[in-house]
Amino acid sequence: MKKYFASSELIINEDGSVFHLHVKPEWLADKVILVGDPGRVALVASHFETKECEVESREFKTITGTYKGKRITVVSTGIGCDNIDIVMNELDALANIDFQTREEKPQLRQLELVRIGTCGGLQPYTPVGTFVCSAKSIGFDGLLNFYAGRNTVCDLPFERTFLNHMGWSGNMCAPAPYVIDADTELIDRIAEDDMVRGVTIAAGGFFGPQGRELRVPLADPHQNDKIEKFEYNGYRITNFEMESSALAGLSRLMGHKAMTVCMVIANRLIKEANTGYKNTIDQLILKVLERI
Ligand code: R1P
Ligand code: URA
Repeated sequence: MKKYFASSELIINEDGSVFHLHVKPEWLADKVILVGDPGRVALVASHFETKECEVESREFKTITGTYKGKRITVVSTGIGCDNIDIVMNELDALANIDFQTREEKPQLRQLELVRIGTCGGLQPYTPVGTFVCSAKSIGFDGLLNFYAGRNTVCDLPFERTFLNHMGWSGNMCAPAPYVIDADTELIDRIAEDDMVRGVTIAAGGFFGPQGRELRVPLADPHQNDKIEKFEYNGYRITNFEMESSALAGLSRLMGHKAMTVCMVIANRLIKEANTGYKNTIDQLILKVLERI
């Protein structure tokens, strides 16, 4: 029996667009670039030779156009995995639910999603300016725990080893971190040999959850030392950002291909930062546009 989605579960605006994104089904391309900053959408689209739609609502700005003949949708997600839950569910609905009948379409339409973000580097070999692909993401956000099938797509031995290494229990490990792989074919195609393949922690905040202490002390003052030293089967944790885990996890559960690549704008080990990155992230955008 086909699944039917009531108007309270899949909210469709009067103009036929999906609730938060305000995008209509016919505007969605198979190739999707996700960025955090709404301002980055125009930067990506400045390379398009044609544009067919441009729509904006809250932090979600969307443009669909073509780059060298490839039809691409670029969407901003704002900050955080909670927004990725909205963006991924609404993009998947646009692709795989019939908005007229409110039923699931018989054939899966698979999307290819690449997030272009910024991150904090954690290793000596991830200085400011490095492009880091998240081969694996460790989600501190807890989002995937709300979906059935979480244990079928996560790397459970990695999760256990990481928790033991951190020595976290009680409030310190709630919600439990989850570990999820990006799409390996997509990583190989986008990373080529000029990006670091890393392990990314997607944190539930920019300060405390990433071990930044301003006026309020951290629950675990040794958090980042332990994270920087963690090693498992040759994997080391390379960077912090805030969305890759939910993107990789939901994509796996929905049947899409997804990955995240970020430019390092702060190295936590060396204690350096670059606030002028908006001029240089265009190099990463062009690489992704060529390879997507
Ligand atoms: C924090 O400053 C934001 O920057 C990073 C983090 O993931 C978080 O969203 O990515 P974006 O530059 O894509 O927003
Ligand atoms: N984005 C993050 O989430 N953390 C950083 O340190 C830099 C960018």
